[in-house]
Amino acid sequence: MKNIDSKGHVTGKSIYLDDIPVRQNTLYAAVLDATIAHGKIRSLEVSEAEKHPGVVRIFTFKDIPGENQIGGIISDETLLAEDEVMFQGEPIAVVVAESEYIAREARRKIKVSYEAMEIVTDPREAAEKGMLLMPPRTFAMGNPEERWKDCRYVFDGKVDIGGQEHLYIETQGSYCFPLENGNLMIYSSTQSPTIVQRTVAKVLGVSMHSIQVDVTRLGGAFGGKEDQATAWACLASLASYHLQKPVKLVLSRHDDMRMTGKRHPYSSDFKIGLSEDLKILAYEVTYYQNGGAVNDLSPAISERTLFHTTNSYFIPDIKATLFSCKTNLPPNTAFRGFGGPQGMFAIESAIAKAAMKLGVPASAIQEKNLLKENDYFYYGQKAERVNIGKAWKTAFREFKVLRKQKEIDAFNGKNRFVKKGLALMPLTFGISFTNTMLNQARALVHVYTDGSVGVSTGAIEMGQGVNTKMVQVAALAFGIAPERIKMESTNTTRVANTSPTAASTGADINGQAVLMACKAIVQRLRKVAADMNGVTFGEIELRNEQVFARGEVTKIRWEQLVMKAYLRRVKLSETGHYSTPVIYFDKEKGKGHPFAYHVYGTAVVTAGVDCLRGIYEIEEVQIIHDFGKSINPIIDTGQVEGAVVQGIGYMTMEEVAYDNSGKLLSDNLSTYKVPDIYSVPGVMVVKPLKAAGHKLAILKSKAVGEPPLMYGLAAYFAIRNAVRTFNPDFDVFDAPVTPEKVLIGLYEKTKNKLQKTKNK
Ligand code: LUZ
Ligand code: MOS
Repeated sequence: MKNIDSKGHVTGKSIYLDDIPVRQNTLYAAVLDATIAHGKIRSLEVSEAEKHPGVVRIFTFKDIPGENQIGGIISDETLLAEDEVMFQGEPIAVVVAESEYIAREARRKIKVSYEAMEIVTDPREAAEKGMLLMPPRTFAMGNPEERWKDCRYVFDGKVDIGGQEHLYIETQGSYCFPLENGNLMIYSSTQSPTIVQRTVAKVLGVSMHSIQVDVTRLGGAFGGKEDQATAWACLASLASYHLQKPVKLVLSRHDDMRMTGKRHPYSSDFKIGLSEDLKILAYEVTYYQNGGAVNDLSPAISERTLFHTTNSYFIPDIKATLFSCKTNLPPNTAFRGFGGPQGMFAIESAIAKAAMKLGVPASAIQEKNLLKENDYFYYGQKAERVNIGKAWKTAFREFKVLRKQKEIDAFNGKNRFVKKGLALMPLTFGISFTNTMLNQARALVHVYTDGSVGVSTGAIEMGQGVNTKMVQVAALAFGIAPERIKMESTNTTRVANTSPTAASTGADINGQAVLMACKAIVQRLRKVAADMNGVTFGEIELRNEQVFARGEVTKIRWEQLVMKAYLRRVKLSETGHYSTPVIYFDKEKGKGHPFAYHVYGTAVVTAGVDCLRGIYEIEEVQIIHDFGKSINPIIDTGQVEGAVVQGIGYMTMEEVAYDNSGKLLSDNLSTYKVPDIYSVPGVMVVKPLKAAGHKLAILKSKAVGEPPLMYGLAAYFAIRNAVRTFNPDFDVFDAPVTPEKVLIGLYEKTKNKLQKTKNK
């Protein structure tokens, strides 16, 4: 089935937040943000701006009737700065005016004077100074300290990996208007309508039932709207609440890039120990996560880094410690992969380093250590239905990796100034929110008397196709055509207490809730049909829009059955509530069974490097991916392709750069480069692994949103391998590997000079 949104998208008819027709008297807001990264606010002078024609009012923290406190996990973030700012881009005031243009013009007339304070942007420096967002966390199994002596080889090193700008096509925004009796209606471009509802209620000092949040769809999010959509909804609501008028706040691209947090950069130290026959016996890693000024989702992201520290490998003795460092940068936040890529980049770098020192291909070490059935993940979960070995072997065979490597070696032997490189990335990613509590979802299903169906869930459609999958689930459950089913907007009044649509769980948990609701209605309809046909309940089936009795088609069509049920006063609406079974996690011990299941796969990536100019191309990307039993191969393949390109961008050209004053340098699309159609590899193959699926995946179709992003890591190592055939001294782990770094790397002779401090 095609994505139900595809027609609307290509004809431009799909409604996004900024397309919602505005109501009469709508006002527009712009946010004034801090221009220094750390300091006391000495004075805030708004009178000039207030006099600007068309300005209605300017709001500061003093206008907040409830708490000036937001933050999804730990309430350490002010909505509007009070007496201190902690990052450039921090909201200080909101200008409300008759037009967006006027609001932005007037914003410039606000005068803020600051008393500058010390700025720290580097996570290691922050850690040295004891500036941590939370106490350090350690996960361990066995004891590497006692293992090093048993290792034939021990290597250590340093790994840097940068941030990533979400660059959702639709920027952050919210549209809010008052309803009667002090209630508010909020449209928000958010992955987390309930977080918006809860936080607005807290900021305004009202009950959650006064706040209705509605989301039709997002123009992309990638994690950037899991927590960071909330502030804009709160600010629009604050103005709407006071003025009793509709208020719209949509960030310009420039404002969005400057004010919002990104993927967390990490700087890490590793130590890896191997046996003579390349078994990894011990691994120790210390992560310095650049958290930004406040917590945001950093505690959860830290946890996922720790969970993915060993990627696809079994290592008997292991210890991972994470320092979440407080810096004067915008709070870094969720981004597809959620700390996973940073953890995996460290172990893959450690393996690459060992391979280099031992003169073996990295793939030899990777293969030797792949997780096997009944191994334990180091966080205590037993590995079951492990598909990593199978994915790896299939990739080797299908993509003729050995031959490819030989061809590359021959090519490199013949060509002096063009070099090629190959790398593999085995992937193992856990599915479920690491915070067990969040693994719950609800749905509301109505069957109307004409046989049409309306489905509401807590899932947010953000381009990933979750609504299409919900339609498929309902159509299957009822045995009717998908055309009969309409996906309603996600609305906190219809489906309450939603978890964020995140952690790749959207289709799984909301789909199960839909399935449960549909099944309950089907049971009632079957009773009616049994009665109509004079057979027993067990002898009735609904499929092909018909009633079947004892395996034979009857004359009763779906819509006739529905009408009959209605006439008999049978309930045709139902809710579903799903909470993922089995999972639990003991945060103190760092042990448990946190994931419903894992997604596996292997990518083979080749790169070509121009050794005179430092430019490169990712030539081939070939992937064996474990979809389970995909219910929608078009959507799922699209998710893999999109994710891997986003991952390649992260590892190669996307460089988030701040200067030492905490100013974002890569603040627009001329300085922040993302992959375009020309940088998509010429060969892009995504093949499904033949696999059984998992019973906790919706209809055995495994979650697909985040895992494939990490295939992009292979691009880094493919380029590294190409550069190393030209300059064997190239020995740094510093992503993204931009053309600039490649050029330096090609000609740099002194080891480790490359490790830059700029990209924090
Ligand atoms: N969000 C979250 C996530 O709150 N918890 C998670 O474990 C997670 N994982 C991936 C992406 N978003
Ligand atoms: Mo996400 S990084 O699943 O919001």
